Amino acid sequence: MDLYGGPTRCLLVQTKFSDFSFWNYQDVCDIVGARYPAAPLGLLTVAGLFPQHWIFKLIDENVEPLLDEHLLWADIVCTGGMLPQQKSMLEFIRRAHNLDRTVVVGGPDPTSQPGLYSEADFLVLGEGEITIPLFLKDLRDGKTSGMYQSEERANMLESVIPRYDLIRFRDYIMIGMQFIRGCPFNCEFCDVIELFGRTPRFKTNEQILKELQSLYDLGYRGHIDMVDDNFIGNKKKVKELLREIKSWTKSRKYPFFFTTEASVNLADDDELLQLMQDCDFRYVFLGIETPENDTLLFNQKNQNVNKPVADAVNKILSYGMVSNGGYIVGFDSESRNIATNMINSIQESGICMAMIGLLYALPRTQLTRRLEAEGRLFHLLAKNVSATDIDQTTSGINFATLIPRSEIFKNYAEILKTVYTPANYYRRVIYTALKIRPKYRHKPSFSTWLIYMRSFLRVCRKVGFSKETGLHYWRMFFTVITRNPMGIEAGVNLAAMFIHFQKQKKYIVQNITESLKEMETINEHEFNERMTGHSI
Ligand code: B12
Ligand code: SF4
Repeated sequence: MDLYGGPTRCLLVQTKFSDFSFWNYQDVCDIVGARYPAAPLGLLTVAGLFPQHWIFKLIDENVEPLLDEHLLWADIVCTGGMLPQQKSMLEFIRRAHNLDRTVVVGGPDPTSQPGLYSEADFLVLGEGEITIPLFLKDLRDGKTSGMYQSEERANMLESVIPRYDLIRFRDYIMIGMQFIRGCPFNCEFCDVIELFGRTPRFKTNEQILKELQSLYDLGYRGHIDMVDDNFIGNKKKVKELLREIKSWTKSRKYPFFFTTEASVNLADDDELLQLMQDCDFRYVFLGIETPENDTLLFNQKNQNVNKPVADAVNKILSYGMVSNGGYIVGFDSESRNIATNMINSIQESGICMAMIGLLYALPRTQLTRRLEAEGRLFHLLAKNVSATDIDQTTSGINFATLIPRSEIFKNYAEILKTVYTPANYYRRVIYTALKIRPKYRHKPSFSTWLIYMRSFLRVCRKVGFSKETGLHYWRMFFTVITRNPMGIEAGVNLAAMFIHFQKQKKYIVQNITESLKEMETINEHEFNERMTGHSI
């Protein structure tokens, strides 16, 4: 069969993420009537890069089950994803092969560890913009397998509009959009700079406006997540873009609001903050990693050194945006007081959504290379380091540590237990909701407003009548509504997120406690030798 030229039926499958991931806030999805937080932007982009005479179907296993009839419908089946999807992607390949389908695989984890995916017929690694044409050429020539990779970086000016038409918007809380690839910084543990390089590459403003317009024309309204690793990696460019978005969105009566990721130096630039507020940015994820300057320096995260997080968060709140924070425990240079330092830093800054993970040496990073050279990298998977099960909140520390492993786990459990008590969490919610000065521009349609109202009532019922959180919720609610009513939306949203965080905390703490018990029965030195495969 001519797979290239004919009306090829192409099935794209986003395989399952763990239900227990920090990022899989299912309870919040239930409250707002969605099925999964984020749409699969990678596969939507891949569909845009494939021949447009093909017929596409996209199944997201996080939203609906993948049936054999879906696979049997297709001439060619594709998947791609990240480390926590490794297990589900490998299962997918086997399942598709059992039904005699041709399987194409790509995305970040196959790119980092292609050897693990050798069962796939076609391995299309790296940036699809570069390697998909190579794969298509072979397909046209009748080849039935191949592996494609390239050192070349994609020219973002040639990137396509993702095929947003392949998803049902109502299944997701947010839809992703990408402006930049690559990051100028050099954090030792980061794989983004390995996958995408250190020279940020941008789409043009016109390209982004076209993508916005395509979502607008498809009838989408609401939350867009700019998935850039550091949206403000080039402040001049991003300001130009924001000016364009500002007039585009204003002339369409603000159909969208935005979230993104940025470095802490966002807080140094009032003009940028103002532009973000004008476009209706509401949440920013800050890669804080650790409150300890020595450790930041050790990790080459110099851009965060001597940047008081609390001040930055405060400033960002004054422009109507809530900061979320990413933190990591288990760095070599970490002080023995890390638990206290991190707890204090989180409480002081008022960051509610703190994603606290254990350091995981990702494949192909500077960190992994150093640990390998020092003979400390694990070659076996410890029970708690099965990164494919979940994310680095439970996996991580896949190396012999300098301070005792058990101490790192204890610190980690203590941090989570403390910052996610209802009292401490709600203290941060009140702080945030009292300080925030939002000027939300996007106004929901009447039907969406009814959904918001229903969601609000569900939060009041679920959180307000819970034994653990009821009192905290109503105290927060009345404090904020009387003292800073415009902060109530943020307050209620953050209260809803706590349903997920509380469950997730219990899951992780239980997991870590089991690992600690196991650690007590073994000699750590022997354990490290077994895991690294040699004496240390
Ligand atoms: C947005 C994002 C998220 C979002 C949304 C994810 C989603 N469902 O869309 C959230 C915040 C939920 C998230 C969470 C996590 N993420 Co994340 N995330 C990203 C980020 C910043 C952008 C991803 C994106 O949309 N890119 C834009 C699209 C267009 O690019 P793409 O997906 O890579 O697809 C391109 C190619 O890979 C290829 N391709 C992709 N799929 C396929 C399939 C086929 C068949 C083919 C041919 C090609 C192909 O073609 C595309 C066009 O070039 C990346 C970093 C980055 N810059 O890419 C990290 C990244 C993917 N995340 C990563 C990780 C580790 C995680 C977490 C485990 C922890 C974390 N770092 O936060 C969690 C786990 C999530 C979970 N649910 O369990 C790693 C993956 C590392 C790896 N080796 O697998 C990355 C690379 C960065 C990092 N170090 O944090 N993430
Ligand atoms: S700032 Fe973020 S994306 Fe850039 S190198 Fe550091 S961790 Fe990676």
